[in-house]
Amino acid sequence: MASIRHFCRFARSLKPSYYSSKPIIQSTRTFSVTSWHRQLYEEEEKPQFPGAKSAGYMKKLEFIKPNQYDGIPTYRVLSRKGEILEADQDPNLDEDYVVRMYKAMTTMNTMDKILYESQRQGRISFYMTNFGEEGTHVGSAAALDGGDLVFGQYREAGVLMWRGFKLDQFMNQCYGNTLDVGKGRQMPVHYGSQELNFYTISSPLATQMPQASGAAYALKRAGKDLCVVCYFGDGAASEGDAHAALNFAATLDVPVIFFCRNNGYAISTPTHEQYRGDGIASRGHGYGIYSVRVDGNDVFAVYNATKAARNIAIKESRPVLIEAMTYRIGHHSTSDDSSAYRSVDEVHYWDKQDHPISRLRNYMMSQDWWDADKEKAWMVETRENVMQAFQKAEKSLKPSPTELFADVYDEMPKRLQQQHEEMKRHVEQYKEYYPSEIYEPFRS
Ligand SMILES: Cc1ncc(C[n+]2csc(CCOP(=O)(O)OP(=O)(O)O)c2C)c(N)n1
Ligand SMILES: [Mg+2]
Repeated sequence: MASIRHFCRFARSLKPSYYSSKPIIQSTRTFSVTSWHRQLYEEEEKPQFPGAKSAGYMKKLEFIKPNQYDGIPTYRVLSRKGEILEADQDPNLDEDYVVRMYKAMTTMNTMDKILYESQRQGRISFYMTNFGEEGTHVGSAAALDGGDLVFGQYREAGVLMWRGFKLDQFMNQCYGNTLDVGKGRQMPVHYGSQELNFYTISSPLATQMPQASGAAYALKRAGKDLCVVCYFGDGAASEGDAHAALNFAATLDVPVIFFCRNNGYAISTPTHEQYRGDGIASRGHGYGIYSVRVDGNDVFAVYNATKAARNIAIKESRPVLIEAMTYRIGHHSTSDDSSAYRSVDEVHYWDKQDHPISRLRNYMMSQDWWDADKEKAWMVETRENVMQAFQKAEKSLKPSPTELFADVYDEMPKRLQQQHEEMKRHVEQYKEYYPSEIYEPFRS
């Protein structure tokens, strides 16, 4: 009786060079032709199309309606008052760790206030605050390994701060001075740190997403017990690159956590104008990716979700999507005035009623780890730390304009040398228009 094995042998005899090295059917099971036919016949009533995981046929025409399913629930651990809601969900972090989280969140908040004002006073060119999103940064960063690779958007300063980027380094970057590792070539807040595995931020939205999938593929091939974490906003999720990234990650089974900060706005576009579906988490299912929605203002919920996602990503080598719901309390950037498109009451609600910092502080107070005196002393201390770094950065010179031409080629090509000379002559000729005293001199 003919069998699949016989067929394989026959096929191999037709194309020996290909089939002898690469058998097409690896199963050792054999089917007789008659049982194979029977099996086909039995399965005839089930869809067999290769492109879908369809459960069965339907005999009446029915469309899937967007409101057919209830919305995806939001996972939380802490109530707004800072109480643990279910004891078995308590991450049981010790006092030092929780206080460290609180200090990172509040330091970033203070740094934001000072750098925002500094831009308003014309001392730096641009700034983006993180107000209201501190829980998403610190909760996720605290659940990762320092070796995990971070691909950020631009509003994730807390992740970098948690990893050990110093206040001086933040300030040097925003001031674009000689101490800035990026040599003043980037806009403020476009941080990067090779040492801390934080890829340099780039402004075009969502470009970090396919890069993150690619980096995760590289980690997988290298067999490392690490993952990639890719932060992006609700607005960036509308970019084509987001689709490419999610689909590549799903089909290549790579260890990447896609962490969406859904803060309600993409500059002035509210989420209800951005999409019609149930947020970003609902898209994960479509890509075949594990997904969860968390309360981003609950630092413990973010911590638990990220820790579990990291486990899944690494142990099962697959992507995970986290949608952290939060609210952008500040303007989009210093180039924006959000009073033009949202009410003060709306902002006030999130600032006063559901803020990640006050929620964590309430928890710490309920544990007797924090009180009003500690708060007062810490606020003075952190402000001093930020001010010191700010003053130092402001006093440092800006890099030599020669840096504009350097580091692209191993040896500067002739045409760049000519442009460099031209710029030197121009600045010399119109020196009254250039504040040369705050720059290091041109190099020859
Ligand atoms: C490709 C591209 N298109 C448009 C912009 C302009 N832009 C900068 S930020 C932004 C909104 C992004 O919103 P979201 O992803 O929700 O992040 P959020 O600012 O809320 O943190 C836009 C449209 C850009 N930087 N890149
Ligand atoms: Mg947004």
